[in-house]
Amino acid sequence: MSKHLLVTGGAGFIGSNFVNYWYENHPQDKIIVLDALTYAGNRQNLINLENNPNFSFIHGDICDRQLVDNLLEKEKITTIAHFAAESHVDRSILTPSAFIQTNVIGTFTLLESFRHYWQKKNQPPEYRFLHVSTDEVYGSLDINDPPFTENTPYAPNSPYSASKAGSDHLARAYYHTYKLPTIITNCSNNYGAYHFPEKLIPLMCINILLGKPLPVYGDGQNIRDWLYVQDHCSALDVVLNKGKSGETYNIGGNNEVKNIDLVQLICQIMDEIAPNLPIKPSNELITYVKDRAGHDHRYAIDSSKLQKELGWKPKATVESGLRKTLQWYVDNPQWWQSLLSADYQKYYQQVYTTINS
Ligand code: NAD
Ligand code: TDX
Repeated sequence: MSKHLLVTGGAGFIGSNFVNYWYENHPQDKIIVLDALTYAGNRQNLINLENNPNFSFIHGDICDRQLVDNLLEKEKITTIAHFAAESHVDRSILTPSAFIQTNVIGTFTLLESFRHYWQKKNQPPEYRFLHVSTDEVYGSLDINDPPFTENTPYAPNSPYSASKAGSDHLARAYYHTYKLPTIITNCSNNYGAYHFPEKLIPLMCINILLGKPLPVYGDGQNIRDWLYVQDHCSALDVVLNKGKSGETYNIGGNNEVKNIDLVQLICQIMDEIAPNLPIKPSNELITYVKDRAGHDHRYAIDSSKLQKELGWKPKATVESGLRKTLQWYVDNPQWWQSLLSADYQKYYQQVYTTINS
């Protein structure tokens, strides 16, 4: 049976990769994207689908209950894939309130609306509410700690991760209280095409192309587990098609790397693939800056539950995923140049002068 998906945040980085992925693999399904087009949302990311009769785009806020109620009814939604969020840790340190509004109140609004709709339809068991979350809710690991499992206690450390933890608890509670068929996924750091310039990998890549300093926080020894966004999308596909409601699945790339090693690798690949770099070798641009407040030391995901129960495995290594990603930024300067707006420059000034002091 074909699905009618409501994809919230579908104009953002992971959401748009997911929508494009879904059409390649399930062209018969209908997708309705609901996105508020904040600074992080970009309709260009979905341009390939503009004329597809199975696709529509709604510009709106997930906190707007009336709008969501109407959409669920009108579009006969069977599945919500919920990506919409404020997603950047540094912005959550500067301006936390938008994180509480969208991540907590927005998720609550969607759950309430979906609950009423699902109950009115006599609780179809095949309906799903997929809540896309993060490994940051588990807090920070020391170097010898085992990776996060689905049973690791929550210990969020930033306003961003605390707001995501709040939304995860709501999704969990709606299953336990109402049996609403929710599934939660907690994934590690994604990277790939359409990643907004504020995040580590695109920021380093773009600064190399522009000959600007590469700001590494603290001593560069923090560790992240990098997940290529196409691998994340294939994981969400198996979760939506084979996952059990009420369950949580961790999704990780099996690619733990220290920030400084990652930045060195980015420099090395950029020196190979990018023509006419202003500064070469580009690692001359590496600049250590004051640390992020409350900076989590290490994230690592144990995704063996997803691998064993649903048969998923990530395909990309950091090297293979980075090569594709960096090549995409080299080939698509018009995409990222259009995002370096006056507002973005203001944010950049603020974060790299005030956040760390
Ligand atoms: P993003 O910031 O690139 O995109 C977020 C999207 O949500 C944007 O299109 C934005 O316009 C939209 N949005 C924001 N507020 C909204 C609102 N109130 N109503 C409707 N739309 C709204 O984020 P991303 O990196 O693509 O992350 C997607 C999801 O995955 C988020 O829930 C995030 O917490 C989670 N996640 C991201 C990563 C990562 O590495 N990027 C890792 C783990 C989990
Ligand atoms: O300029 C920088 N310099 C730097 O050293 C930036 C932007 C980041 N960093 C460091 C901080 C982190 O240790 O690089 C690492 C990655 O930073 P981000 O790209 O900001 O990602 P992170 O804070 O790890 O969070 C990301 O992964 C989990 C996403 O932004 C979240 O949405 C997701 O939940």
